[in-house]
Amino acid sequence: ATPQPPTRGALIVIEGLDRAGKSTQCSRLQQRIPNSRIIKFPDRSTPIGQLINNYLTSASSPPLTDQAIHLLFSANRWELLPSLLAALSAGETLILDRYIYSGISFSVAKGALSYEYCRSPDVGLPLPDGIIFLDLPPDVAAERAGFGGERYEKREMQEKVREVFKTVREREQGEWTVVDASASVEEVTERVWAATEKALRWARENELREIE
Ligand code: ADP
Ligand code: FDM
Ligand code: MG
Repeated sequence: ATPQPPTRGALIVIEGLDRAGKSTQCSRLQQRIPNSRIIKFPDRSTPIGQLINNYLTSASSPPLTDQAIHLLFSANRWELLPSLLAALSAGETLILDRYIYSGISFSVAKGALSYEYCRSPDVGLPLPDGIIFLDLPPDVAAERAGFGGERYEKREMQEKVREVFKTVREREQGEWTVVDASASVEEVTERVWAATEKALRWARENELREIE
C-alpha cells in the first residue's frame, strides 16, 4: 500500500465568559486527546501579547483605543498562525482557550465598534472543527475563585459580553455546542467530550476551512 500522509489534527475551540471553566476543561480535554496541545488566546508571551497584557492589567498609559487593542488581539492570532497550521498538518490536535469569538464579543460589548468591524480582521483564519461555549451566568461566575482585577472583569461588562455571544453563536459559521457550565467539572467534561468526539470525526473526513 502507498504510504498515506498523516491525518490533519483537529481545531477545537473552548469559549465562554471569565471563570466559566475554560482552562479547567481545556486541560481535561488535552489529557484525553492523544497528540494534542492547548493554545491560549491571548498568548501573552509574544511581543504583541505583552502589549495586550499591559492593556488588560491597565499598565499602558494612556490606554490603547478600542480599535488599537481590538486589532492587537487579532494580530496575536495572525502571528501564531504559521505554527498553528504546521501543528495541524503534522497531525497535532489544537485546543484553543478562546479565539475570534471572544475577540468579537468583548470588543462589540464595549459599545463603540460595529459587529462587522470587529469580525473583519479575523477573516481568513482557520475555521474550527467544533466550538464549545461554556455558558455560565455572571453572578455564578463571580462566586468562583480566581477573581482578578483585569480590565474586563466587571459585572456589567460580563453581562454585555454574554448577550453579544448569543449573536455571535447565531451569526458565526461552525459547529457550535452550548454546554451548561454550572454543572460539576466531571459532568461538564462529559458534555464537552461528546462535542469534541464529533469535531475529531469531522476533522478526519474534511479539509480545514477558512473563516469567511
Ligand atoms: P476560565 O478559564 O474560564 O476563566 P477556570 O477553568 O480557570 O475558568 O475556572 C475558574 C474557577 O472555577 C477555578 O477556581 C476552577 O477550579 C473553578 N471551576 C471550574 N469549573 C468548575 C465547575 N464546573 N464547578 C465549580 N467550579 C469550577
Ligand atoms: N479578549 C480575549 C478580548 O477582548 N479579545 C480577544 O480576542 C481575546 C482572545 O481578553 F477578558 C479578552 C477576554 C478576557 C481577556 O483573557 C483575557 P484571559 O482568558 O483571561 O487571559
Ligand atoms: Mg482561563
